[in-house]
Amino acid sequence: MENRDLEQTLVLIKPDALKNSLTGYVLSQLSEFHSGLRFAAAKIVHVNRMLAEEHYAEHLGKPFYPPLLDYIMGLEHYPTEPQKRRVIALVYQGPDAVQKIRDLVGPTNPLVAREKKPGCIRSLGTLVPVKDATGKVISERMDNLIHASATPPEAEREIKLWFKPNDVPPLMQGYATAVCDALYYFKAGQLFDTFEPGGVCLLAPGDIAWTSDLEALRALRAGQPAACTLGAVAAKYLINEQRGE
Ligand code: 3AN
Repeated sequence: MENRDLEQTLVLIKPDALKNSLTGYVLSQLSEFHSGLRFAAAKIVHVNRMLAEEHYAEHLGKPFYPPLLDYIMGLEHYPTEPQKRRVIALVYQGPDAVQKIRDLVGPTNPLVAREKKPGCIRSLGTLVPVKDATGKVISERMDNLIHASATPPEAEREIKLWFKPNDVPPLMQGYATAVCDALYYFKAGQLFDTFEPGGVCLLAPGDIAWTSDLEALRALRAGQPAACTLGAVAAKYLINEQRGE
């Protein structure tokens, strides 16, 4: 992002915030009055496993990774009510958007948040012990209500993971876009150039896409190394889809 006035950041209002009716509180804490930032995009997302894995890819292999995926997918807070498993995904835009939102959100760990920054959003979060089959505590889950991008490059990766260009008003699109010139279908983790029953059309000729996604798709189709995984490109096109996974 060249122009810092147009800096963007991703915010996720997570299932614990929805369950505790804290959505309005979070939105008012992040409002233009408090943050100086504006909405650039918003959607209600039933998070599937592919999106969860891509979002938290950096934590793969850590003991808290499996419960972290269950948490963002809503399985922890709505084990028997799949229809309630939602996250509210938002993009905010404005000068120093990433740091301003991180400051309002506070430290990752809710106990640290309460001690170091009373009143920040995550100070209302909680820690939950994670137990194995025998009941032994093996890790802990941080139910901290909200995700906010940590750096501008992370914000770019995350916004492009959750949003298509035209989820964002044209004059607020922060990253390069291009017109697609080929057909790309997705099914069960694989790319196809023709329709497969149960597959989803990610992009067709004439569609606008993130330029980086088109570069990745072309590389993957040619069997060359790509800058991101197929899942990172496909996930946004499968949001709230029941096919393709
Ligand atoms: P942040 O959300 O503040 O950017 P990250 O990216 O380090 O923090 O972690 C992503 C999420 O993973 C956190 N929001 C939290 O739910 C979980 N997490 C991070 N570190 C731990 C940990 N040591 N133990 C349990 N959960 C963690």
